[in-house]
Amino acid sequence: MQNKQRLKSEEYEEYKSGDIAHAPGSLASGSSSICTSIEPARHVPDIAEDVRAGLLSAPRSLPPKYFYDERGSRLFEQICTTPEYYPTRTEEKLLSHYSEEIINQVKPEEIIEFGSGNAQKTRLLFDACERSDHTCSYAPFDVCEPMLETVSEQLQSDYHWLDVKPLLGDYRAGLDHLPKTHGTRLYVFLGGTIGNFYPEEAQEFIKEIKDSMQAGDYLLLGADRVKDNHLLDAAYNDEQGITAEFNLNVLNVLNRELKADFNPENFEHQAEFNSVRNRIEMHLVCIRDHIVHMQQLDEIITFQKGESILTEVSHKFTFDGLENLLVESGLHICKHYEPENKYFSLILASCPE
Ligand code: SAH
Ligand code: AVI
Repeated sequence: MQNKQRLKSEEYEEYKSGDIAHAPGSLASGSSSICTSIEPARHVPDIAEDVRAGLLSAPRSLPPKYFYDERGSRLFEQICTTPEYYPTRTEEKLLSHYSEEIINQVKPEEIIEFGSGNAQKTRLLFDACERSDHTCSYAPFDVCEPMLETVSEQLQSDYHWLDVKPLLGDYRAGLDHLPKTHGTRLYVFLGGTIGNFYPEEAQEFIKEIKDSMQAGDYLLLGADRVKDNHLLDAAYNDEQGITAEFNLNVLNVLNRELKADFNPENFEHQAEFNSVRNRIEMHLVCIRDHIVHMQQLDEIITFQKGESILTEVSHKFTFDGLENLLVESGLHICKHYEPENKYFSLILASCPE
């Protein structure tokens, strides 16, 4: 793996043991990282700017990327294994059926994945490569450095032929500074994470992907579909309370990064499907009047019982809505895979000449 030899062994051990704290969204990885930091192509607010803009006045909100510190990423992994959270297992099933067909059609020189997380499902594409005797490189692109490091190490050791080149950064900061490659690139964006963008942002992001493609490149997009409200509500309110932990964990991130004193016990998790906007809206609802200090910002927030912070939106798409999103950006739909219950879509689209 590139850059690995630059790593001093003690630093690496510290990294893996989690002794070095990493701020989500902090792109300065220092010299010890095995990841390549992607310079933002345009200004993205840092956590201080985001919190000032989002929390100091109502309606309060936070960008979802701050969920993904090391603990948040692990909690997300656990969400994916709950009985209620159908998206992961549904997408996984689609990938296990169609990965070989996809790899044989695309024959990628490089697979680049946005928001790669634990890349568990992406392994199905690598397994298909092995079965088809095809080799390629893999560039996972994520904001969570500890996850990116661990996953890259594991993949490199499990797939010796795979050249893993982890990219650390914020994919919302533009794609102009992604490393250039020769040959066919397969862009991958799984898990329904496109739903965490507002509709205009989703359209812009797909257009940015299209603009960074060469003719003959492909995009593999996984997106969640509109369905029965009860199923959706249950998926974001699992019985074990893991989604609640995940939601509340963002307050720990703010405490650490901004020297704030949020007490998670003053908030409750809430997630509900908004059937007008076709999205889950996830909130942290304040359950008692209290004051929070944010030392680093030199600010105080007065919270009143009943008010809330919007921490995430998760849009659900229709079959046609998804196809329009891709076609509007100039992509050509090659295949639109869906299971019998139509819970989730996996679309392979190509960049025409
Ligand atoms: N693709 C995986 C993980 C989805 S969770 C799956 O399907 O299971 C969303 C992932 O996107 C997390 O790993 C998170 O760290 C990453 N992420 C969220 N916002 C990001 C941003 N703005 N830039 C880069 N990565 C981001
Ligand atoms: C990462 N993203 C697609 C997940 C979702 O379903 O919107 C994040 C999540 N939030 C709560 N549960 C899962």
